[in-house]
Amino acid sequence: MNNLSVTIILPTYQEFDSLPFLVEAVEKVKNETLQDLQLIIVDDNSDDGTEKLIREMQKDWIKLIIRREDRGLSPAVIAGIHAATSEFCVVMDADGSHPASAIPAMVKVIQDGSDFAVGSRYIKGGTTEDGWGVLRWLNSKIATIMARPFTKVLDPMSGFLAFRKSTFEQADDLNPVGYKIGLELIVKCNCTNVTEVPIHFSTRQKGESKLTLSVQWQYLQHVVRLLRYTKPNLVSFFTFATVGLSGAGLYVFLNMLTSELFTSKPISIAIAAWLTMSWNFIWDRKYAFWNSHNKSIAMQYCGFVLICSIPVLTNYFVTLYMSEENAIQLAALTGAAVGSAIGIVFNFMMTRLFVFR
Ligand SMILES: Nc1nc2c(ncn2[C@@H]2O[C@H](COP(=O)(O)OP(=O)(O)O)[C@@H](O)[C@H]2O)c(=O)[nH]1
Ligand SMILES: [Mg+2]
Repeated sequence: MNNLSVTIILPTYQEFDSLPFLVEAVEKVKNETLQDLQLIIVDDNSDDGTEKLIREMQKDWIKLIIRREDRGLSPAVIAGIHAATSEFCVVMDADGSHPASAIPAMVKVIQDGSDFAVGSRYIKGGTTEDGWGVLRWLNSKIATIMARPFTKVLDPMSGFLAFRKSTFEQADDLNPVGYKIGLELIVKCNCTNVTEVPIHFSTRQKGESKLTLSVQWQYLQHVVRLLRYTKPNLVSFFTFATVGLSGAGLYVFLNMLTSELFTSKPISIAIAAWLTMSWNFIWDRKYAFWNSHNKSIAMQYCGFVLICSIPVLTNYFVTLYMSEENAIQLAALTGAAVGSAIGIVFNFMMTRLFVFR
């Protein structure tokens, strides 16, 4: 493996205490197995002496990139990959969690034909050092399950990755927000042949984890974005149905309100129906058809009203008819149910085809 060109990308944020150990471990790999190895440290302006530390090491195979804006793990990793000029790239954490000794095995897997290698705690042979709190463990498990629709990889949360630079260059529309750059790359580089390399995942010895609540929130948004990317019509439909359900609830509530305010039932029901339709329009436009804001909102609204007219009018007349003998809540609920039944598939197809193309 001596002649393979490999770049290790090491994102760091306040890892001053961990870096000397990591550099030493990587240097060992360079001396023993991968001579043509470069280390790119991408530091997000830690301001903890990292810069001085690395400069004073005076190692020509280490390159330091300091990013001064837009702090974040994924953009740092991407900046590092862009700077790499080698055939192979390896991404790993700087806190000592990932064993540098596994780097050759990770590269070998790619050399042998896999698109992507993941240093894995959960594949046979992989282990996790004790001392993970229940909360952290649960957190990782839930996050892993949420990644299931995108990949069968057992440890998709891993930040220990290897791939060819050319694979990265195929990436479609990378969205470097959040922590899980591995998942993003597997999906966006369309990697089907992913191999997990068993590793022993050590507990961070020095410094603190940067996995905060906001990072976890970003992960949820990341999953939604990936779902929209991989299964746009399904997400669209489910969002549309959810908005429809919320609209039905709102319609019942609005009818209770308008029936108090107006004595004329045809008017009070019509106002409730119109407000509900507008409510649906706003949320469908924002969430169910997130990617179709090319037409003017007024045009889209007119199209939406036109297409909804059949189920909305059905809903209206059913509610009006029912309200003669029943409480307004029941009448509105029945109207909404009938309207929704007609509307759910028909409206979705029509709005998808003609309004939010
Ligand atoms: N450049 C950069 N690196 C980061 C940032 N956040 C975390 N890291 C690095 O990413 C790696 C994993 O972070 P860590 O805090 O250990 O996350 P955890 O293992 O999930 O607790 C470490 O090397 C961190 O220094 C960031 O905002 N910018
Ligand atoms: Mg860590």
